[in-house]
Amino acid sequence: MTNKIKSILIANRGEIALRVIRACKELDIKSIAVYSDEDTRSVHVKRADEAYHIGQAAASDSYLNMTKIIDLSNQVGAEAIHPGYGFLSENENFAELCEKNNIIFIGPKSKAMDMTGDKMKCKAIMKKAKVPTVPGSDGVVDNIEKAADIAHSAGYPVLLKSAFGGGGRGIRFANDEKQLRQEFEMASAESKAAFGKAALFVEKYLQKIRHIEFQLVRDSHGNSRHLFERECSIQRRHQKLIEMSPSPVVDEKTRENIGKIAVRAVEAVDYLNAGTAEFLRDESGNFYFIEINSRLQVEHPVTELVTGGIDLVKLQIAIAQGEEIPFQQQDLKMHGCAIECRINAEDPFYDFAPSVGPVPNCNLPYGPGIRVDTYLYPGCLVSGFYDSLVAKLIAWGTDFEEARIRTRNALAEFSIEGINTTIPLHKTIIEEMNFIKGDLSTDYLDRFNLLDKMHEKAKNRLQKNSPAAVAAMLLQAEYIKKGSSSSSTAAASSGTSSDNRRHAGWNRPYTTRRAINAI
Ligand code: MV4
Repeated sequence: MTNKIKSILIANRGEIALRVIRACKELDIKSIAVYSDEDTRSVHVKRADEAYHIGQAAASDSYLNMTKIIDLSNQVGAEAIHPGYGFLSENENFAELCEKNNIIFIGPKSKAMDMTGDKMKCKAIMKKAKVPTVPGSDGVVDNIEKAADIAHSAGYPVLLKSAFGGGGRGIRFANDEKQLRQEFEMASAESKAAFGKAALFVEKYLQKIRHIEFQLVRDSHGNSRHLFERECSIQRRHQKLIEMSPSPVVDEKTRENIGKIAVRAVEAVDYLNAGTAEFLRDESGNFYFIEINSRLQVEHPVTELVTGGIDLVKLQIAIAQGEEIPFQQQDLKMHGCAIECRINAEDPFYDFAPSVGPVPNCNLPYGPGIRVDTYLYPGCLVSGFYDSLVAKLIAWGTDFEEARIRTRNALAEFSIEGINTTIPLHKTIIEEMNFIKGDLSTDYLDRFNLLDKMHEKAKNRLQKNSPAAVAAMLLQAEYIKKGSSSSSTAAASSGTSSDNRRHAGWNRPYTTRRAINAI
């Protein structure tokens, strides 16, 4: 039944490529890296057993180039492909191409990916499987009268969501029927223009929610296990900043209950390999399923640390080669607490403008309970072509407080020269009263004015040793406020004013950058 995989092509870059290479080395599997023009000096190229150039810097020419990657896999005899996260990881066409070419795609089957990729289809399947979903329409709502009926029975306020949306795109809010009628018309027109058809559904709007997800694994023998939850409520514009396990609001009984529901969710779509069931939790403690992420996630190390060292990548490979999951549900025990900070090459003092270029030097933290997953090394290049994640700091402690203090101290040890990162924001959050209390929600940053708190902290620190840097920073902060006040959040990332801000961000004077990085 099982036929050990001897070679894996890693269709990814950065820290996740390194993560997969390490698992391959432990399992004595040949690792095959791919790289673009921009990544010739990247460390995943050096560490893999073999590395092949696949195209120009733009992802569409390289890491997203399906035919190129499949052809190369055939040429070099790669038995399997690990897609990492992002890029082709949730592309059912790519999974299908692998299947057709007799290459093992380390992930679910294309059929399951097709079901998890379509929000409405997935929601309907979950409802049938008695997995709780957000109250609202059963499927696509094609006329306003039907939408008004459903909104009335679900109760206002409601959201209009597009079946084609993702990452918060295509979501509209309605407080009452009048607003619903307006929004419905606009959303239909927009959807028709973009996709040729309107596919809208209505949901009750849940207030002050937490994003809590369950890690799942399922093997080809039909065994399913959940590996507990991760709390991912601290986000900015649908990008997670901090994840932790356990969630401060999930007790043993809730974990068992929702864990069972999450297992039911993956079984309903005949899921294979590692995946995540995402839930929204309202203030009364109700959980609502929203979607399945059919990939290994950025925040998987948090789960690896609290399960006492289950290696999720090795488990993925074992499942892909037909093995059974080597543990029972009752063998798993929550072990301590883990917190992950995503360190992005973005300037938190400058509207999170991308900050790219060479990193002349860096110093990574280590010590008891500290894990850093990163592609950084002194002299490396942080490219503007790809995702801005440059490092993940994951701290483990016997309890939340120990993990938090270890995170705080490790953030203080971290130094990355040449670019700006989200480290100053993490330093602010990790000492913030509501974070410590566990009062988290998806609007945590706004609700507790974390950006203002970060500015305040920076000002106090800088005033002592670098007044010129303070002046420059305050001026820039004013400029950002003026520039973004006239545009909505959705429009803030496009257009001329934002381009100017980004450009200015790249050209931040070195002395200012150095002072700010020292905060
Ligand atoms: C919601 C919601 C409130 N009520 N649905 C945003 C992206 C998509 N994955 C689901 N999203 C939301 N759906 C209902 N009925 C609030 C959000 C939401 C959100 C969800 C998860 C994590 C962060 C979020 C930030 C803002 C809004």
